[in-house]
Amino acid sequence: MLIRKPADIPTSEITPEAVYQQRRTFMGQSAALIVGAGLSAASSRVSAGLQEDDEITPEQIVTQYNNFYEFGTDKSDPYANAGALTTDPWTVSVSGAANKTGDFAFEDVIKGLTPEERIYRFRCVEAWSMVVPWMGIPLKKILQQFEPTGDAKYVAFKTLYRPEEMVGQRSFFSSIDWPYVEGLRMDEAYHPLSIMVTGLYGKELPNQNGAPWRLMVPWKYGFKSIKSIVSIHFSERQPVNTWQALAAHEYGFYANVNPAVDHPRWSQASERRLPSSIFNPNRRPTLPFNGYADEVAELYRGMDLRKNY
Ligand SMILES: Nc1nc2c(c(=O)[nH]1)N[C@H]1C(S)=C(S)[C@@H](COP(=O)(O)O)O[C@H]1N2
Ligand SMILES: [Mo]
Repeated sequence: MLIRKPADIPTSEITPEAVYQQRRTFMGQSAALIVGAGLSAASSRVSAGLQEDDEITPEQIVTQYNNFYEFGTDKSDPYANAGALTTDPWTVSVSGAANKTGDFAFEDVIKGLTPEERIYRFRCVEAWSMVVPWMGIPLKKILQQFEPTGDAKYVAFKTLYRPEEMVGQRSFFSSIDWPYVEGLRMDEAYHPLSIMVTGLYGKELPNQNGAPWRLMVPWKYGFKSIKSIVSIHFSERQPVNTWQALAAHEYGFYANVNPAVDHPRWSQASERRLPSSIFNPNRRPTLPFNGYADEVAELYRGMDLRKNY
């Protein structure tokens, strides 16, 4: 089956009222966008980078098969444990090379910025993948509010550190140096595909998926999409990210999806599209930049992508 057309998907299932009232937006040139051009004029859905046989992953998988080590290392742990997280009130600290820094209430940071639906391919470095209908705000719109200065070459993010509510942060065996941290080059952060996610399947973002907001950069491995963000820092120098700090020979800063560069312990040439089982592994080839090469390859022109993995 091809990408489902909106007629097959009830509005209530996937896109809230407010989004339908918005002007539709389209980006890029990929096959799915041409399919997307046939969508109803009232829709602001963007199905960027989708291939002909991409189907939206069942909600139950997206919300119950997670990586969020603050709540445990098993895929089922975040769904079981993230209910303990308090997401209101939520404060975001902004610091570094910007004119507007300080502590901000989350609701003020997103005020007036309407989430758009973005259906993206999502590829974990562990070689499984999904297709997820995120609701999000272009990252550029969020960051520009703080007026980063010319010295801001990178932006770094931190997840909440609250061991009272995050059972994985209390674990004696955890090798992660909490809080979880990630970063992007400014031009990556300002790319129109980069969003800050505030919802899923037209609903509020569940805790296990990174409430109240998490990053989504669809051409990079999933570990770049840091969850439950409380800090934004603009810097001149490239920041450290959690997985690189843990194993630099296995995980880099860029983490662009690249079937030609294997993880030292497994191939990245293909991926298991969930749902996947031993009887039906549902394997498919991994695409350069996760299928978004037309949109983003120019960001890395002249760079050695084997060295900058
Ligand atoms: N704070 C935090 N963010 C995180 C992680 C994490 O353990 N902690 N895991 C990352 C990894 S490895 C992946 S694949 C995605 C998983 O997102 P999902 O559970 O919404 O599919 O979140 C990323 N963001
Ligand atoms: Mo991941």
